[in-house]
Amino acid sequence: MARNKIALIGSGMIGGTLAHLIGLKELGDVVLFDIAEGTPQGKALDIAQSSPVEGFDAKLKGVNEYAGIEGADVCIVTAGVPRKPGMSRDDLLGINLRVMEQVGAGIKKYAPNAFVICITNPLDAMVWALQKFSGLAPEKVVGMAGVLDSARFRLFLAEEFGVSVEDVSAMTLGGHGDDMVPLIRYSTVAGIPLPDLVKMGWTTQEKLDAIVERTRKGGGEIVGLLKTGSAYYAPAASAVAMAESYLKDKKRVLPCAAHLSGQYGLNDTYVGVPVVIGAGGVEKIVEIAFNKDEQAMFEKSVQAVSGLTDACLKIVPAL
Ligand code: TXD
Repeated sequence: MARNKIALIGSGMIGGTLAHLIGLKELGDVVLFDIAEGTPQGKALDIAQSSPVEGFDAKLKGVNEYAGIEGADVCIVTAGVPRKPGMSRDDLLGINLRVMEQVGAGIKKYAPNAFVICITNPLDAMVWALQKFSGLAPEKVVGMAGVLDSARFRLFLAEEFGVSVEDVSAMTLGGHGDDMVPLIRYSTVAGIPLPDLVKMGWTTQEKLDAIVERTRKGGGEIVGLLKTGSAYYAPAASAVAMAESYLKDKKRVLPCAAHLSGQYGLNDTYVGVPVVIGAGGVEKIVEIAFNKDEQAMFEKSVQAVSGLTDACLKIVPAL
């Protein structure tokens, strides 16, 4: 059986890290695509040269034409521009929407059967636009944000409790913006819900609220430190977990920006919700019951997302 083919559309900081992780995990052959001449080719060759040391077998190729992604099983999209200090994710919309139009056309023509994972910001609007531009079935186009935001939440919780990150599970839903919804009630340490840990004296509500706030601002914290761009190791690891669940039919339950067609009372909207990812792509949307506060936060976050998609419609009314 031929190896999987994974196309990375955008070969910048996240794209290169994706290629490296995919090689190390031997998930398949990799095609790096970019409009920058040389970048995809150079990164492909460099990572390929690490393969004898690491012991993984994978073909890595860099291309500047979409024909190079022909027949890809998975496309991971990071093409576009990242934030600089002082910029919000929303500031990227005008430029990155046009990029999604090009990427959608390329996928439509050369990889119509792929599972597409969008990373480009502002994520919830870009994945919504990418699905429309590409014309792929909504269950085959998903956005990566919740796995990253939940990973940040899990790390901060593990540090607070002094426990292994492996035993902290957390759920962050809603849009990938400052009003994302880290769900304290649905986050646990070894199955013990966070509210119980407060009652058991392991932490306080104030400390949890501070962790929620730090999670919300997690992207900006790194942009402020790096100054030249945004996070890329954790975003890449998060997208690889989603790709692996598709390629190996693992049926993982992960928070992703998924297409809603009535779930959570929403239609024609992409927003972060728990989904099951298997060989069919997004195989199930998990509808959890919010309490009043959670519902209000979710609705506020959805409002922010629809503001972004409205902005997209002003630029490309045909969307
Ligand atoms: O959780 C999330 N979804 C976010 C997403 C986490 C972190 C970063 N987030 C966003 O991912 C970020 O705001 C950007 O929109 C993307 C990619 O971030 P990255 O750090 O990888 O940006 P780079 O290093 O600038 O890489 C972008 C590449 C670069 O090599 C450009 O030449 C290329 O995109 N690019 C294009 N490729 C194809 N087609 C077009 N039109 C194009 N324009 C730029």
